[in-house]
Formats: sequence, C-alpha cells, structure tokens
Amino acid sequence: MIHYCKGKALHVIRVSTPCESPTYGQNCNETCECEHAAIRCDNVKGCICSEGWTGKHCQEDVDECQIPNICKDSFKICQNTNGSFLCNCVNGYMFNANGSCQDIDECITGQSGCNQICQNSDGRYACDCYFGYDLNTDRKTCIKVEETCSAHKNINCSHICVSENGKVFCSCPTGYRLSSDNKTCEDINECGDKILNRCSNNCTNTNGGYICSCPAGYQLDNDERTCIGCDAFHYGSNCTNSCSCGIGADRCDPIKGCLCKIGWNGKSCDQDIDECVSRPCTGANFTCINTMGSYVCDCVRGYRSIGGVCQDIDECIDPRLNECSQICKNNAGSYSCSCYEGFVSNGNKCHGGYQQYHI
Ligand SMILES: [Ca+2]
Ligand SMILES: [Ca+2]
Ligand SMILES: [Ca+2]
Repeated sequence: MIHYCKGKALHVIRVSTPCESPTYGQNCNETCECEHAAIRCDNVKGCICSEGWTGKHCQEDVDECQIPNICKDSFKICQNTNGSFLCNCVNGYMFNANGSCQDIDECITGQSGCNQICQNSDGRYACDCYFGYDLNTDRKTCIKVEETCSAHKNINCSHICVSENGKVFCSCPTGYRLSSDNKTCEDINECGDKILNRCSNNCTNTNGGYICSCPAGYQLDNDERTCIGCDAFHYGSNCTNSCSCGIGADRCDPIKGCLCKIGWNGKSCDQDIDECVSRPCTGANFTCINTMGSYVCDCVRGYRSIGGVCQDIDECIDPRLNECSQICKNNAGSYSCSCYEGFVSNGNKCHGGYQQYHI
C-alpha cells in the first residue's frame, strides 16, 4: 500500500497485511493475470493453477507424458491433452473390462482383411494363403501361383518364373545365373571361378555345369572331382585299360600299361623277341639260337666253342661221336667214313667183301 506523508512517497512494508487481490508477491507489486485454468490468485504465489496446467498465468499445459511410466501398463501409450493426459492401448491392443490392455484378435473381429488364412499373435496378426496361392503385395489378398506368372506375361523368363509373396521374378536352374536383364539365364563358367571349380585337375565348362577330367594314369574318384592314381592293374586315360601282363612283363605302368623286360614284346609282354633276326652272332661258325626272352650264340653242328672260338670237333677220336664202322676221316665241321679194301660201304657201314674168303 502506498501512503503519502508530507508530500513524500514512502514504501512501508506491512507484513501483517496481505496483498489485496489481484496483487501478490513482495511489496504486492505483482499482479495476477490468471487464465481460465487458474483456480485463484494467491497473495504470495500469484496464480494457482488447476491440475494439468502450469506457468505464471496458468496458460501452459503440463506434458504428463514426460513423466516416466505414467501409464504403468506396458501395453499403454501416453497421449498428452490440454490440461490432462490419456493412457491409450498401443496398436493391436484394446481395453478390457478391467481397464488393462489386451491383444485384439483381428482374425475374430474381422479387422484383418485376410483373404484366406488369418493368424493372430500378441499385438499383431498375419495373413497367409492356402497351398498353391501366394500372398499379394498388400499382404492380405491371395493369388494363384500358376496365374501369377502367366498374368505377368511381360516378364518372359528364359527358364523359370517364380511367384513368391506376391512378387514375380525370373529364376534359373542350378549352374545358371540371371543375366543383367533379369530374364535370361546364362551359364556359369565354374572353371573360371576358384570357389565353384572343385576339380583337382582339368576342368571343362558345360552348359549348366562343368566336368572334371584327369591326365593319363589317373581317374576320377567317386566325387567326380578328385583325380586318383590307377590301381596296379589298370592304366591309361581314366584307367580304363586293363593290364593283363604276361610272363615277360616287369610291371604295369599307370600311363603306358605293361612294361616289358628285355627280350619280350607285345601289349601284354607275352611275345618273345626273335633276336636272331638281327644276326647278333657274328663269329665264324657261330649260329644264333632264339630262346624265350633271350637268345644264345652257339657253334654250328660239328664245332664246339673253345675260348669263345668255334673249333672243329674231331669226331674220329671218340667212337661215340662217329658212326664209322671201319675208317673215320675228320674234316672241318664233319667227318667221313670209309671201308677197308675188300669191304663195300653201305652208308657208314661196311659189308664183308671177297677178301674175307682169302683169309
Ligand atoms: Ca557351366
Ligand atoms: Ca628270344
Ligand atoms: Ca670234324
């Protein structure tokens, strides 16, 4: 209150006297300008706001949603309103009789819009389709699988048209990939790809696949990818040839087959080489005798080898070597028989002559 004394204005604090409405505060020099949300004007604090409002003039709404867990129930969501707030159920939930939020079964309420199958779950739902149908892009309606591809005639897939979850696209069989036009399938060259090429040795690319092969002496294992050496009885490309090696074989070579010992020939090494054809026995009166797997140089008939030289056998010095009954005459390589005078020779034998009668 202002008092005027002797023309001078004095400020006097009258503690015991409350401010007169609508003034308040220190020295009562503030004035309440309360909005309609105010209850009254307090002579100390000014505007006293009703619940849900704040500010000097009670003009400001309190955002109760900023207060943690104000809605308590985890399925509730806080919605601020002017002067108050609401706790609503989150999407997919609704209030039950107890005032708490419970899942809405959209499949029963008919809210789902599912064309064929509706599957409710906590807080949500999903549409599905019967076998042979696919969910359309709206996630609700169903379309026949076969009809999807034929309905999209413009898709023109070179190999396979796929309809999945309402989307239609081209696909390729194994060994092919979709080219940049997303329609045409092109062969994958597995041989040129370190990861796809699983051949241990040679790789040949084919349409839709690839083939492994092995060098001679090896064959593909059961995995059709790894090369393994031929067993002891097979040889050649893919080990397809059998080694049925004969007596003259040293071993079965995985690449060449039967390897022959010296003196033997033929695929199975069972053919003797006739070394005598090349006339290996060069010394005088030597002759070549072929043997199985070899040959020997021996003296011709009537000669024998002495110190590596063929020398004439004197058949006449040993009665076992000649058949002469009377006279034996040695010659080079042979001998001849003759008879005493008065005997007649008949071959190597001598027959008695007239002389016997004179004795
Ligand atoms: Ca290929
Ligand atoms: Ca021979
Ligand atoms: Ca002789």
